[in-house]
Amino acid sequence: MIVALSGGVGGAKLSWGLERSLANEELAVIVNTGDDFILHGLYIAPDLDTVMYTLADLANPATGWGIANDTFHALAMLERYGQPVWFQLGDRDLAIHLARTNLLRQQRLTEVTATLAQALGVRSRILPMSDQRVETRILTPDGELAFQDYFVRRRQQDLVHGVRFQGAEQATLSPEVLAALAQARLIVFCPSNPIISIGPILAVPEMHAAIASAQARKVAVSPIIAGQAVKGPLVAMMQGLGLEPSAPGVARLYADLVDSFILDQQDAHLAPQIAALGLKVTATNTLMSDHSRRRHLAEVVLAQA
Ligand code: FO1
Repeated sequence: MIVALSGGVGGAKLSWGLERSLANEELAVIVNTGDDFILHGLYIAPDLDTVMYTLADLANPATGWGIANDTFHALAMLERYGQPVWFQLGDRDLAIHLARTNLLRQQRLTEVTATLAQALGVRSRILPMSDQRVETRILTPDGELAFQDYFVRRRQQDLVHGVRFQGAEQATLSPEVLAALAQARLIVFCPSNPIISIGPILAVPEMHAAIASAQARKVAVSPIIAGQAVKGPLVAMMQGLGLEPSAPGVARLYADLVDSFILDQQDAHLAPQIAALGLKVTATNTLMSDHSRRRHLAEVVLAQA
C-alpha cells in the first residue's frame, strides 16, 4: 500500500502518476477536507472532487478542478434567482454535490466518497482526512474568513497572518485511514500547499501521531520551484506567516515527519540546507505539466521506498 496526502490540483496530479505507475499495489489518497463548505444547501468538497475527477480522467485540464467541457446553465439560472455565483459550479459537476449531500444523510463522508469514486471508475481508495468537520479559517487584517471566502470569493488578495483549523482538535481518524497508514510502505506528502492543504490533514492530532509512528518511509515533494508556487497563494501566505517561501522553508515544516525530500532540479543548489535537517534529498523535474511528467515524478517518489 502506498499512501498519498493530498490537497487539490497538485496532489491530484501526483496521485494520478502514482496510480498509473503502480502495477498491483494499491494507492490510498488521504485528502484535505478543510476547504469543504455548504453552498446552495449542498455539501461541496473541492479537493475530494479534484482528486476523483483527476483519477477518473474527467478533470478540466485548464483549471485542474471541475469537469472538462462543463457548461454553466444552472449557475446562470441561480444568478437570476439572486443566488451567489462567485463559486463556479458546472452543470456536470453539480451532480456530485447533489448526490453527496443526499448520501451524507445516511452514511459517513468516507463511505459516500467510496460510492462516488467507484461510480466514476476510480481504482484507488480516496479517503477524506476525517469524517468530522474541520474548517480552515484564514486570519486577515479584515478579520477571520471562511476558506472559500478567502480563496475564491476574495481571490486570495488578503494578507494572511494566521490560519486555524476549526474542529481539528476534536476530529478523529476513520478506520479506513488508520488501516491505510498502518499498511503503508511509503507515505507521500504531495506537492500541495503545506499550510492550507497538508496543514489541515496534519492538524488532526491522531493523524500526526499515526504518520509519526507509521512503519512506512515518508517522502515530501516541494510545491515551490525557484521561489514560486506552481499554483495558488503559497508564497505570499508563507511570507505573511513569517516563513521562508522556498523548498527548504517547506522542508522545515515537515522535517519531524519525513525521511526524504524531493525538490526541483532548479533548486538543486538548496539541497545542502535540506540535508542539514537530516533528510535525504533528491532533485528532479517536479513540474507536472503533462502526463509523462506526472509519471516521471511518481517514479522518483516511488524509488524512495
Ligand atoms: N476555484 C476557483 O478559483 N474558482 C471557482 O469558481 C472554483 C469552483 C470550484 C467548483 C468545484 C470544485 O470542486 C472546485 C472549485 N474551485 C474553484 C477550486 C477550489 O475551490 C480550490 O482550488 C480549492 O479549494 C483549493 O484547493
